[in-house]
Amino acid sequence: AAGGQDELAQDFVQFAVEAGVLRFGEFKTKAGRASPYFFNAGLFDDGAKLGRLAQFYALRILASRIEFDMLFGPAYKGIPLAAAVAVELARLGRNVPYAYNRKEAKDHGEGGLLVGAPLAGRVLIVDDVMSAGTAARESIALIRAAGATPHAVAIALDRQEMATEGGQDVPHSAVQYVRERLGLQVCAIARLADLLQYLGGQAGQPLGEHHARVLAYRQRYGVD
Ligand code: OMP
Repeated sequence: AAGGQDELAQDFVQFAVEAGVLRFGEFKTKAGRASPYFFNAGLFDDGAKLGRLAQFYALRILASRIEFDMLFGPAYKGIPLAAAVAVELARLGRNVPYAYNRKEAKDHGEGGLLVGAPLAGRVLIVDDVMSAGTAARESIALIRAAGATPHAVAIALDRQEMATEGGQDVPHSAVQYVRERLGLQVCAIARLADLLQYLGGQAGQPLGEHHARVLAYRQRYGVD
């Protein structure tokens, strides 16, 4: 993109802010950090917003040229995401199977922990946000146990901040860990860098309050 501007990412950040999914204020992350922003994918809560979200994922996935044979949506938040992305990919001419897991095994009926298409081939995990990477690790183990290959992860937002191990900050993000140590490809619709660019607006303007606070957060917890 010209001038380092990623248009899809900028459009997405604007959409998420306008939908109230990406908010500014004081939030506590899963890792216990006081964050000046929070992205709550559960607030894409009507058909139009979910459909638009799925378009962003599908366009990012196709543009990334990641290869995959099927989609997997980790319970709970990944389930509607994978389903909506599967619909959108099919609409764009790329019909692939999809599956998701239950958090609790059923002891009657179809049973088992997996629902949907059998896990096989190169699996693309569709999830919302990766922070510490806990959820990604669980999906990877589950896909391997089923005899398939965890190949890639698509997320909406890469917070680009230090992961934690045993409560300690480590000098890499969960996305970097999944990419470099676990060998999966990762694509994100937008990253913290895109959010900062969005908040920055036109050069020469004074630093807005949200911009200043998100910059300070990056200073403290961000990774390159
Ligand atoms: P990990 O599973 O540790 O990577 O954390 C991902 C989870 O962090 C998400 O599924 C959310 O529960 C939460 N989260 C957000 O959804 N949005 C944010 O902006 C920040 C977090 C977070 O707590 O870090």
